Amino acid sequence: MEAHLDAMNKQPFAVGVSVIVPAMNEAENLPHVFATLPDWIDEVVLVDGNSTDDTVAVARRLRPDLRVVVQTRRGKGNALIEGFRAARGDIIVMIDADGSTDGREIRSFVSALVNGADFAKGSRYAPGGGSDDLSPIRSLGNRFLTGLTNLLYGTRYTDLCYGYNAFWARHLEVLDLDCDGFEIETLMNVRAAQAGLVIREVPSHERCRIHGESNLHALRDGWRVFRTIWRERLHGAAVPAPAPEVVGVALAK
Ligand SMILES: Nc1nc2c(ncn2[C@@H]2O[C@H](COP(=O)(O)OP(=O)(O)OP(=O)(O)O)[C@@H](O)[C@H]2O)c(=O)[nH]1
Ligand SMILES: [Mg+2]
Repeated sequence: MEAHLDAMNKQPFAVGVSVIVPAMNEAENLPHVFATLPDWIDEVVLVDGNSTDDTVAVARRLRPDLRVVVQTRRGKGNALIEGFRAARGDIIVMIDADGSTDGREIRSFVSALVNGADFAKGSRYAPGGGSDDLSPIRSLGNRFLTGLTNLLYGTRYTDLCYGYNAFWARHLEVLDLDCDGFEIETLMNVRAAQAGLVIREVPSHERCRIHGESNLHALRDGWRVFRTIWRERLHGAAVPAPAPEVVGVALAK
């Protein structure tokens, strides 16, 4: 599997790819994360969450071509929004800085997009995906929130709250992202559905954070996700008919 993924990384695409990495005190993890990034990506944008360790210095040392963005508010959502705004590529890929998302999977996401998807949504539950990290409470919460979203939006998502996704930068306008916290992925997923974008799930294997502690609090952030799902359904754009659906799974070849 490892050799297979390495081989896949040599295959370039004729589109510009920006990788956005939100990072708050991830200096110890960045060497592992950056080592997995394929050499054909066009830029890496690190969004620093006012880290108190040497996250930015380590990141710059690892990648002299790195672009660093400072977020304007607090939270992962705000970090990603600022990173998306700064991105120059045709395609935007978002990955975590804690070692849980493997940069070698970027090929599968970009492949889904160049093959017709508007939005490539990572899933730990799609065939070929998985997680070393999901606690029972997070897993239960995620399944409930995923089911609720599917019910209210007519989607067929298998994994709502997952931070590994990619999309064409041209869709930023229609996504119109405006939130601060961990509900960002949910907001993207429901807005993509409401906009009628072609959404393809990409199987992804989540690993455990390597060093440091989680910034996510299951109850607080689960509640924010829940509120986002309802608020968008009540006040957001009408769901287009026929309801958008996940068109399939882009299995890594
Ligand atoms: N810039 C910035 N990055 C953040 C912020 N909160 C979280 N992150 C980053 O977002 C990514 C995901 O956050 P995590 O704390 O790992 O959350 P999680 O993946 O749910 O929790 P784990 O189980 O520990 O992996 C990591 O790269 C964090 O460094 C923030 O407020 N600002
Ligand atoms: Mg994490």
